Order: sequence, then C-alpha cells, then structure tokens
Amino acid sequence: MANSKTPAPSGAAKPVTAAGGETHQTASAPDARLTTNHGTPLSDNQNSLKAGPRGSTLLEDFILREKIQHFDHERIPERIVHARGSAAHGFFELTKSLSKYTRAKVLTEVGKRTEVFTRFSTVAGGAGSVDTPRDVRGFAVKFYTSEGNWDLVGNNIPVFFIQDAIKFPDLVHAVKMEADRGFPQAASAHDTFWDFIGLMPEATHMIMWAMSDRTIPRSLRMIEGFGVNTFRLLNDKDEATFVKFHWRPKLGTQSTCWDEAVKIAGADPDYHRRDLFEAIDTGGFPEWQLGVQLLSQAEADALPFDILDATKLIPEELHPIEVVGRMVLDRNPDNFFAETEQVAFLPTNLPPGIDVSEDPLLQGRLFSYQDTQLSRLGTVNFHQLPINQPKGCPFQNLQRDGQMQMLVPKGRANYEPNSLAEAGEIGGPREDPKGGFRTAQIPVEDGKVRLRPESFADHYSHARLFFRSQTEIEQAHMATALVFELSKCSFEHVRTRILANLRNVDEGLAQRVADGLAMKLPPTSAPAAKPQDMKPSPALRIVGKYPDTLDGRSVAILVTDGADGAVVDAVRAAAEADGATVKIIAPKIGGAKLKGGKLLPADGQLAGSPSVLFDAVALVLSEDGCAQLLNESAATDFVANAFVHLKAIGFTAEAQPLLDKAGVVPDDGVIDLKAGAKAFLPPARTRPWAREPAVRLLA
Ligand code: HDE
Repeated sequence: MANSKTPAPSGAAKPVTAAGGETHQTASAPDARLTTNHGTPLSDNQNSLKAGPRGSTLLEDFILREKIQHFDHERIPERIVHARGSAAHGFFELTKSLSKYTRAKVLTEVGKRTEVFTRFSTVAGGAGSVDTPRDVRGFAVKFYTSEGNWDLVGNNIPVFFIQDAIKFPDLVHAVKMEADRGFPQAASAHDTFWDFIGLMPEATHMIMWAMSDRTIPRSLRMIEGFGVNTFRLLNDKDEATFVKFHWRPKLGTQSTCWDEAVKIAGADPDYHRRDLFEAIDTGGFPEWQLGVQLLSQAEADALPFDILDATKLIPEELHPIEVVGRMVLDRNPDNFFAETEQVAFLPTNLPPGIDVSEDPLLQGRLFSYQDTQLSRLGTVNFHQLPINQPKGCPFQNLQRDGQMQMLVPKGRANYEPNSLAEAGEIGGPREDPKGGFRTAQIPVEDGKVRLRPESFADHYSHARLFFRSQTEIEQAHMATALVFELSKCSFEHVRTRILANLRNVDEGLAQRVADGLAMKLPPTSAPAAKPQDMKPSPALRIVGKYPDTLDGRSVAILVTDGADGAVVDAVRAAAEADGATVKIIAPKIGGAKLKGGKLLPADGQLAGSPSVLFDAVALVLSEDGCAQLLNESAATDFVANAFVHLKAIGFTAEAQPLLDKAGVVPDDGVIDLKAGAKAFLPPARTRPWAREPAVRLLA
C-alpha cells in the first residue's frame, strides 16, 4: 500500500520522496554526499527502484541490495564469554621504574604516558544482557607501548574457578544458560553451575569471592582489577622475577546490595555502561593505581602454596603491593562496534621484558584468545583493525595475504632470510637479538605427564582465609548469597554437596547456609589436602573502606510542587561540593513549581528514576505534594527501597507521612534537613550498615 505521505503518482518521471521535502536532506559537495561503498554518489536514499511508482522492486537496484546486504551482516559472533562490555580510551603513566626487574619500556620510563584502551565486562551474559547480575567483571587493558601492545587481560577478582585450562569449557558451559532450555541468562543461580562447582572443590576459593559483594559492584569505576595469573618480569640480564598485577580504583571499591542490583537491572539495564560513559563525558575521569607484587624464585618457593596455581592469592600483608603507575580513562569510544566490540585482547601480547609463567590456566589462555578472534572477527588480519593496531611503533613482518588484507606491502621478498636488500631491493625487516622479545630460560624438569601437581591439592585454606578476613557484615552477605543461589537449585543433592564442601571452609558458614536452606548439614566432604588456618588479611575487605567523600557518587533530590527551593539549593550545594552528581526527580518531567512560583526543571520523572539508581536521596516536599505522593507507589517504593538498600535519606518535615507509609524507622542515616544539609553528607558517604538487620533476615 502506498505510504499516506507519498504524493499520488502523477505519471511524470520525477523522483518521489517518502518523507516530503522537509526531511529530504540533500548535498552536492563531494565530501558531503552519500555514496555506495564503492563511491558512487546517490541521488535518492528514500526510495527503492520499482517497476512503476506502486510496482514491485527491481533486482537491478544495486543500491538497495548493497545497503540491505551490509545491514544483514552487521553482527559478528559475540564473545563466548565476556560478551557484554563497555570500554574507554585513556593513558597509563609510570610513576616508579621497575628497571631492576624488567627491560619493558612501559614499566621503566617514569613519567611517560602510554595510550590504553580498557574494556570492562560481565562474564556469563550475552551482549544484550543487563549490567548488574551477580558476576565476575572482566578488566582488560590494552597498552599501546612503544615496543608493541601489552594486553593485561584480568578480572575484578584475583583468583579463578579452575586450575587448568582444560576445565574452562566445562566451567563456561555450566554457568551459561542450561543446554536444553536456554535459560537462565546471566545468572549463576541454577543447577548446572552449582553441580559443577560442587564437583570441583578447587573452585571454592573463587566461590567465596563470587558470593561476596565484589560481584555486585556499584560502578565499573569502583572495581579493583587483577592480572590473576602469575607473570614474569625479565631484566637486561634476563633475570626473572615473578609478578602479580593489581589495579586499585581511586574512588574505592564500592558495591550495591543484592536486592538493589536486581532492581537496577529492571530500572536501567545499562546502568554500568551509562555510568562509565557519563562520568567520562562530564570530565569525571576514572582512575586506577597499578600495583605489583614482586617475588623471587626463593620467595615463591617459600610460600605455603604454589605461585602457579590461579586459585590462590598472595596476601598483601605477606608481600606488599608496590604502586608503580596510574591509569586514567578520559575518552569515550567514537564507535561502539569499531572499538569496544572489535577490540581483541590477547594475553600473548607481551612487550620484551614481560613474560608468562607456567601457570596451566595461563598456558591455555595463550592459545585460546588468538583462536577465538579468528571465529569472532573472521580473519587472521584482525590485528590490522584500527583498535588493535600497535601505535607508536611499526608492526612489520613477512606474513602476507589472508582475508581482508588491508596493507599493501612493497618489494619482491616475502621470506626471510633474503639478500635482496643488498641488491637495492626492499629486503624486509630483520630480527633484533638484543632488543627483541626473549623467553625466560626456565629449566624443564620432568617428562611428559597429564596430572595435577601435588602442590595444587589444597582447595580450602584460601577460601577459609578469604571468609575469615571479612567483616561480620560481609560474612553475612556471603552466607545470604549462598542461600539465595542454592535456593534456586532444584536438585537437593547439588545443594547437599556444596554444604559438605563448605564445612571444610568454615563450620559456622556451612551451618548458616544449611539453616537458611532449612537443610541438615551433611558429613564433611573429604578434602584432597587438610585445610590450614592462615593469618587473616584485612586488606581483603570492602566494608569500612568507602572513601570519605561523595566523589563519583550520585544524589537524588525528590521534589514536588510547593517544595522549599532554599532547601533544594542547600542540599545540592553540599552534595556537589562533596563531589556528587545531583539529579532533581519530580512527579512530572517538566519540573516542579517551587514555593514562590519558580519552576525547577527535573532531570528525571519519578516512575522512571527509582532510588536504586542513586547513592543517597533527599525528600524536599510540600505538604500537598507529599499528600499526593501517598497514592503513588513509585514514591513509596522510592523511599522504602532507599531505606532497605541502606542509603542515607534526608527529609523535610512535610515528607514525614511518606516516610511513615514507606516504613522508614528513624536511625543515623535518616536525616532531618532542618539540621542543615551538611548533616546529610556523612551517612551518604557510607551505607548505614547497622540498619541492615532491621530490614533483612540475613543468613
Ligand atoms: Fe578469558 N577468555 N579465558 N579469562 N577473558 C576470553 O577471549 C579463556 C580467564 C578474560 O574484554 C575469550 O576475546 C580461557 C581468566 C577477559 O574482550 C576467550 C580461560 C581471566 C576477557 C577466553 C580463561 C580471564 C576474556 C572470549 C581459562 C582473568 C574479555 C572472547 C584458561 C585473568 C576480554 C575473547 C575483552 C575473554 C578464554 C580464563 C579474563 C574464549 C581458555 C583466568 C577480561 O578466548
């Protein structure tokens, strides 16, 4: 049927536009006009070529075919893991030289800025899944160093589920959507995951981290990062030192509550992506310190566990973390697909002076990432994509051709050695024995075996260390998370096996989880090695370490018509002076008419801006405005959720009926704003943890 806006066919052979003159934008300058992919300028981008104005479309229309065909192929396979990600450009600046340990320029040239591209991700969900499931976060940094790219492809948790790469496909199959039903998406709370975990006691330490608040982060700007695997640094004399890499966020490590994370998923599925983008867009550049733990072979040998085992961490109380640089992310990508989607991280991208260890998890990763890019990006030439190309140094060799070859190499010689350079021809690049990449000379001791070393056998001491190092609040959250996840498992034997394993971590924890499930504690499972008590590491906590400002956080001020503008201004000024972003939320997006008649424009409408999206809230209402909100569930939810999610609530006296209806009970985090807007800041900077037992039955 003809589009109603399309002028009736006149019989004249003049082009007909669908949208009419107003939206039919034209250009005649060559650099402004639309073309096909091969450069032919278009005269009409509104209509396909048809047999008559109301007739069938012609196969001849190569312009339509090219456009539709390109569109049909716009998607590439998403990453098998870490599919959902967000990224940014920035720089790394070295503040302390590691020249004693490495010859890598990126770690020896103090003050030099190296460009980086950093991609954060969830692990289990697909590319279109939400940002806030309980999940590990990927933290992958590509440093464009002057000696080639260095990719530090890490996570926000310093250990991993498994010890050997051969178990990775099993782990990922178990956590992803179940094979027959295709759900749940982006969730570990289901039978196959916990079945696998129960049968793989080596995962227990990682499970302690996964059940902690670290896996429900407040912001990607507020996560730590870890290289996880052990690497080596090699100095000028090729002497090797073990190294563990750490990223520490300037804004501190901060988390949400589980119920809050669940509700954010509905309110804003792009919560973390938006937060990162908007922070950078408004000049609030996220920053991290890079720290290293350095260990000689003798120091590694003295550890009561194997430094090659990625299920173990080295407590920083035992080997301190030395800060050697900082990373700042200061530019959003120009194009999500070209950069964030097409970036290819490879743990094998190592500049001279940084080398791998024999960690069997890392060894498998050395193959996997290169391999996966071939199916994801489709060609061995993926390194030629702008986001993957080395910068500030040439990349050249005698590899040739392949699909989508973008380069035009010159010369006759495509082999090495060759002697054509001497004949005046281009002979190509040559190896550099001194400055090139060299592998650490590590003696190979044994014959070929397919077995797990005895030194990897202890699966519980570190899980115990992590649990016992936490504050009581964090321990309660872990126990509660375990109860939640296991309650989603329909097979009783799956739950029972986890309980049996937990007894090796901590009897109290196992009992709490059993009580939370209303199950009996089963006999303890037999550990491969007897768990040891290690000295607790308070460095592993989050609670009690929130920074003493609102830097990077957000405050909502809920207003109604007739609200007192002076109070709004005072709260806004105090919160902004403390570093927060302030948003005005009103029942209508047009804003609220304040006492005195002035219109205060709103940043968000109440129903679409629930309190889960903010770190603290202030209720500046008029008596009438409050009376109306008593009949609006979005308003009661706004207040009730702020309360149960342990947020500071500032209020004017007129808001009391709403506080009462929402079940808010006065405590240190509920602040009458007549005491002054500043009184609202201290509870807003943290979470009033003491409130939690009053609002949640914790395990
Ligand atoms: Fe990955 N991992 N991984 N992984 N991983 C991938 O590579 C793999 C592991 C990590 O933002 C894939 O390009 C194996 C540990 C991040 O693009 C794939 C093993 C750590 C990212 C792959 C591991 C990570 C990936 C999928 C066990 C923390 C996202 C797409 C031996 C140190 C990078 C891709 C980005 C991505 C394989 C274990 C971190 C399939 C085989 C341990 C941050 O190659």
